[in-house]
Amino acid sequence: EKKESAANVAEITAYECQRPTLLKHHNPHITEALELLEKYYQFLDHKQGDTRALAFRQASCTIKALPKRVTRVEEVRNLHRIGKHSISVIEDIVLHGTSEEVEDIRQSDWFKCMELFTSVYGCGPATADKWYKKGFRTIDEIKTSETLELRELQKLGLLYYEDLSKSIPRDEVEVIIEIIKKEVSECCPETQVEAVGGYRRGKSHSHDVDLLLTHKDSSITATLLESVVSHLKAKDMIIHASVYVGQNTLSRVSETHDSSAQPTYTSEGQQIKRVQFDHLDKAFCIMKLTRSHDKTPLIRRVDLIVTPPDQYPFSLVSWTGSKQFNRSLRRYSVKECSKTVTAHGIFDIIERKFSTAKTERDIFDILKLNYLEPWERNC
Ligand code: DCP
Ligand code: MG
Repeated sequence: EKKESAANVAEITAYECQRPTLLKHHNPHITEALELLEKYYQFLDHKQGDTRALAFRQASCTIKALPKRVTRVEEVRNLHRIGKHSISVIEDIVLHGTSEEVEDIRQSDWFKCMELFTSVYGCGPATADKWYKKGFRTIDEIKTSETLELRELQKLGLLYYEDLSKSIPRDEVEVIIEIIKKEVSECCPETQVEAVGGYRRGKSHSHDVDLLLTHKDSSITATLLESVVSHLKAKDMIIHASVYVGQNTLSRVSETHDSSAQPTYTSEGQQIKRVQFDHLDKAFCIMKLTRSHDKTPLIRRVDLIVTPPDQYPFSLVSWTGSKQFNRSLRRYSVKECSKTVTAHGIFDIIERKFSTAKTERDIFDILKLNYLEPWERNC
């Protein structure tokens, strides 16, 4: 048993970014349970940070790397980054088929409501918890409440709930990409539009469409987002856009080179505000997309991100994700290479200078990592 575990330790690297993680693996029954616990602690810990949540995600990623189905808990006992709590959950699943702890959470009113309410665009865990504590249990009760004070985004999230809560299949993502590409080429010719996020990693369904835009001329990317958003608005394709512009300068990037990359949610009074994890120009949109063959428009979440040409490969890696892949890349780079990686560049902490890259492969080379295809970054 010891030998078996030692063999696995040798195969499974310390950082997710050092090995391929595919969507399909041998232990989905275990990773699904661990990721439910991740979500549970994200819901619970939204004010304190999510270290316990992170531990379950890391354990799940390690399990995804195993070459076969786990049949005995000894096989996973000494692997990288699987904590005691995860081990006990895995043990239950291996022995009994399910974990009572996980099933209790899954069936609990609070967890079910948190999942339901956070599926409303504009509603984070803090708001969801508040709605639950006020006695709300269904979307309809929220929609028809006369006492609840809702922010504008939440009102829209509820108004378009049916459309926005659907997960988007790949063929529909492709239709949306084509519609937006056509508009972008009309208003800003020669702009490059790349679909990133889960779609680029090969996921069959996505919760939104993430599009990374760039242009070979950096004087054009400086105003590209505003041009594209006003063009789409004029065409009545934008129902709502949260726009962030003008924060992207290299000095700002180097000043904040380590803190800027943290994807966090913090609570600000009663509201949950998404702290920006990079300084790229971006618009988080609710879009109305009309297809040529169908009169009923699609109402979908689309993120538009603009990056200058010299930052493009770094932004491409960052917006392709996954979030956990990005986390592991940052951790690995700092600890093993004394470099910080962001959506803007790679900064050498000791030499105090930035690296340049033309492609994603260059970035893996700079960090002395074997190249991983986007579909191998599904941690
Ligand atoms: N990202 C990140 N940190 C965040 C949010 C996003 O690093 N806090 C990066 C990694 C994500 C990518 O941006 O893969 C796109 O973000 P999404 O939230 O759209 O996530 P995905 O596209 O991966 O999944 P989904 O199918 O849910 O859209
Ligand atoms: Mg996405």
